[in-house]
This record gives sequence, structure tokens and C-alpha cells, in this order.
Amino acid sequence: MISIAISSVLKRLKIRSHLPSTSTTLASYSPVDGQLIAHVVQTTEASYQNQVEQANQAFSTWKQIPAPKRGEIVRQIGTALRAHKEDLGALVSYEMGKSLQEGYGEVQEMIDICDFAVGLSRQLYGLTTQSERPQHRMYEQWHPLGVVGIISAFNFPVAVWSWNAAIAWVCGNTCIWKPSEKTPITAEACQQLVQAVFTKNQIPQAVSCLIQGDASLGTLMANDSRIPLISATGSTRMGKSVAQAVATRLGKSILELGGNNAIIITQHTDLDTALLASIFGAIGTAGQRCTSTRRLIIHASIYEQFKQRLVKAYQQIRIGNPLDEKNHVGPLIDEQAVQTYLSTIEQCKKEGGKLVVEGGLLSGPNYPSSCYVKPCVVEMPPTSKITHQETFAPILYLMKYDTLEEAIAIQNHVPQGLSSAIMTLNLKEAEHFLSVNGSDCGIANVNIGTSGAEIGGAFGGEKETGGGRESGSDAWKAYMRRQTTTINFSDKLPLAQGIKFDL
Ligand code: UN1
Repeated sequence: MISIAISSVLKRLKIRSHLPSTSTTLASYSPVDGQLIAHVVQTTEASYQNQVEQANQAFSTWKQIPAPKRGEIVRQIGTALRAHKEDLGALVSYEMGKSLQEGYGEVQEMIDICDFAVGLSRQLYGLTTQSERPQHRMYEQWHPLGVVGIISAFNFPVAVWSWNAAIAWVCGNTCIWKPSEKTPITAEACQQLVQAVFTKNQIPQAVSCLIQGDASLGTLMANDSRIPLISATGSTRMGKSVAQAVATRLGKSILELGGNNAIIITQHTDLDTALLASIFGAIGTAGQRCTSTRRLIIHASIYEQFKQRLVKAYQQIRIGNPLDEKNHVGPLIDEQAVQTYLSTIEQCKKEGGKLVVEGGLLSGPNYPSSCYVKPCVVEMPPTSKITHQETFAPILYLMKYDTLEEAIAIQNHVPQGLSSAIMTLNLKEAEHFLSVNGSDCGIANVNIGTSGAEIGGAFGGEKETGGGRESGSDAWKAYMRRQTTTINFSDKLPLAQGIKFDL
């Protein structure tokens, strides 16, 4: 049952729903029912320039606050997120279209990264090094960078920002965030929560800046030498243009771009687990995660059996309003995404694909917008071009293999390198997959699917995925600058490498 009143959710999240539609506002329509959610003020170039200036000024205050005290602010943000988890989760679901469970999961991911960042704020460790010179001490220390620019995508409208912001903040940076123009309201809601915590603690507002608008703002950021680090999540096309602009000014970037993730299902698989992992990976967030499972590479001996079970299981998938918890799959983000989904299916047919679960646009009273589509399954030759592309939609490709080497070659033979998985109970197969001869991806899993990474690990991938790492592990190092220090406490000046120099 749908029991969520979005207007009350907006009120509790302090979204100004009365803003009129003008040439300076940006409207957000829900893919769930096509209704207008609210307008936000679009950031003009002048306002952008001003905000970066403010963020820079705020940096001079924020960086003076000891890291554990910055962690305390992030702890309070985590508490605010806990208090608003249901509302924010529902808004994520309504504005983006993912299932309510996944909306809650996204907010949980934000809470988790705040917890991680709080601990990290006391663990920004540097190494000490043994000097080759007598009475010298060497060590390294980490300093903040300055203003960190965050460009995020519609599919995880808030979690990916929080991975970046929570870590950047405890490291001593200020942030300027450009969310996707398809999901401006969830961003506004986060900004409200963060600003309330800042006000209570007398922290400058510009420690967290939010700018709303289209790709032109991203271009401004990428070219802005006042922003030493740009962390961008989105398409490979966007990433390449951001990377070029940032590199031209020798700035730093963290790129988290497209994925084309496969699960290898061997003859030693626990079929029930493999089935569930494959389906969640393929249809979760309606196939719009960068970690979504796009390809199943199945051993020939179990191929037919697995295919039949998959086809049967797909009949049980419930598509519809994602706020209704009985549904597994909501709509795609917009009509353009639907067009891409439909044209990809046509292309599959042209390239010799055989649909074993038909796709198509859904209409009728259960589908209150024109963005609901049927998750589909296509048997494809692994060499077909279309399977080397990332289509952000619930289209799952089936491929057959005979040897594990062949399966790994198929898996790796795509331009992207984000996530991968093998489903096997055979130790040798699992270890081979994880070895240097195995998966070439940033994420390699055994007996779980390709999506749903925990925040504790470094998140990101290789090749056209961009090479960046965000979130847990030591990803924080990318948000700081490393300073190597040598201190001489002797009365002499011995030179390294034994060089003699005297006057
Ligand atoms: C993304 O799709 O950009 O691993 C991020 C996952 C989520 C994050 C996905 N924790 O699927």
C-alpha cells in the first residue's frame, strides 16, 4: 500500500514548494507519476562565482578546526540523516524512481559514510620514514586541498555526494556540489539538513555549497582553478570532458563513470543464490546503477537450466509505483531513458539477439507515467557491439562459455571496468577469478552480485570507468595533499646520497 504523502514529506524536509516557475528556476518532475515536485532556483554564473569565493573563504576557517572536531559536525549530520531517513528515502524514491527499499538503502549509505568519516577524522595517518642521515627525522603529513567540487548523477542522487562530502569535510575541505538537474529536490533537502547542523554549531554555511543547473555549471567547475579537486560521477562522455578540462589546469580529479558489469555463473554455482543475485543486480534501480548487472556469462552445462529458471523468475517481478512496497521495479528516470532502452532492444535484435524475456513500454492505470518499462533478458553473442556499451536500463544479456579463461576474457573484453562477480563454490575458480589473470575490474565479488557495495571499501573502477576511488578504505587520501617532511636536528648539514659540499 502507498501511504506516503509527498507534500508532508516535502514540508518536513523544508523544501520550498511555493517557488514559481520562471526562467531562473528549475522544475523537477517525478518519473513515478509525472507530477511536478517543486522548483529550485537555478544558479547563475554570477552566483556560481560568488559561491566558489565563499567556499574558499570558508576553507580558511574550516581547516583550522581540528579534524576530530570536524568529525563531530559530520556525526551530527549523520544523526540528522537518521532522524529523516524515512522522509529522505521516500523523496529519493519519488524523485528518482527507485524502490522505497532502495531509497531507504541510499539514505542508510549516507548514514554509514558519516559514521565512517567520524572515525576517519581521528585516523588521518601519515607514515614515518627512517632517514639515511644522522639526527634527521622524516615523516609525511596530510593537509586539506581546499574547495572540492562534486558532480553527481541522478541514479544515486544523494549517497554519492555524501561519500565525497563526508570524507572531504573531515579532511578539512569545503565542498561545492552540483547534483544532476534531474534530481534537484533531494539535493535541496540534504542541503537543508546540513545547514541546520552548521547553524547550530556556528560553522560557515559555505563549507557546503549547492549549485543547481545543467552541465554548463559542471564545465565552469572543471575549468575553475580555485577548485583543486573535482569528483565526478556520471557517463564516460561527461567524465572524459571533465578530465580533459581539469588536466589542462593540472587539477586533480576522481572519476566514477560507466560500468558494464558481468556475473560469471559456473557449473559449481549454488543456483538459488546465483539467480537472486543476478535478478537484483539486473533490475535493482531499474538497471540504472553504475554497478547494475548487464551481462550473465553462464557455463554451457547449466546454461539452459539457468535460463529457464531466470525466465520463470522474471515473471514474478512486480513493476509499478516504487513507493508501493510490493513493487520491485519503478520507472526509468525520464522518457529519453525509455527511448534509449527501446532503441537498445532494437539494436540487440539487429545484432542477432534473441529475447527470452520480452521488453517494452508499460501503460495503463498501474503505470502513472510514461517511464515504466519491462525488464528484459536477451541471449546475445558476446562479440556483439551493443553488449560492450552501457545502457542504463533493465536489459540483461545472456552469454554462454566453456572454459573459465574464456568467461574471464568475455567479461574483461569491454571498455568499462567497474564491478564483476563470480558465482561458484569451487575454490580454484574463485581464486583464479580474483588473481592477476582474473577480473580487471575495481570490484570483484564472489557469491554476491555486482551491485550493492558497502561504503567501507574503496569504490570505483578501471579503464573507461575512470580509475577514481571514493568512499571507504584509504580513498580519503585523494582529498588531501601529502607533504613529506625532513627535519635536521644535528649541528651539521649532511646531504643525501652522500654528496660532499663545503665552502
Ligand atoms: C552508482 O551507481 O553510481 O554499489 C553507485 C552500489 C551502490 C552505489 C552505486 N552502493 O550499487
